[in-house]
Amino acid sequence: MATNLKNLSDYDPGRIPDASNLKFGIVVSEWNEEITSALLEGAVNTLKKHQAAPENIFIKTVPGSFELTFGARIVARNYSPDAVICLGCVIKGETPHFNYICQSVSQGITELNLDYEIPFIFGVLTTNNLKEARDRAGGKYGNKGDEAAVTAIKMALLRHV
Ligand code: DLZ
Repeated sequence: MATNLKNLSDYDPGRIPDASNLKFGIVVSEWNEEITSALLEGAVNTLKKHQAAPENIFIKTVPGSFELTFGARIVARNYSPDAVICLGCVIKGETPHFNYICQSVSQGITELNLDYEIPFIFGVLTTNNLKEARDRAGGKYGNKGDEAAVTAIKMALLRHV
């Protein structure tokens, strides 16, 4: 998870398997678009860096992180991907809304993982403020989109062991 002890883009590319035979769905939230577009760019670039074909990456947007679960389910059903990456950014406000959205999306993605035979990756930033989000969306702690893509490749291939 996002921590200031780890750069989210820091990994050994030589240890990531080839993704050329895999299909990926990506669902991305429009809320906090500055951040989520950076996460999306990181995820797509990382998938391509590991040989995923552009035509095998299916991207859909949803209004907010609360809708990621439903969007991910539709993408899984319509495109038969090997993994679905869910990208969002929830920033703490003055009301408990933050807690409800975080709880819902984490629980929803967990349930998708249990209900489907493919992995759904939790690429959602949950931060106290915009600066913490920027730090993790291409800033000083890397890009959680990169991390989510690497996780998606590893988990997609786990299905075939
Ligand atoms: C309503 C809301 C708020 C307050 N904050 C965020 C946020 O920080 N990040 C995010 O992705 N979405 C937020 N939303 C929108 C909800 O996720 C959802 O789209 C609406 O409640 C409609 O269901």
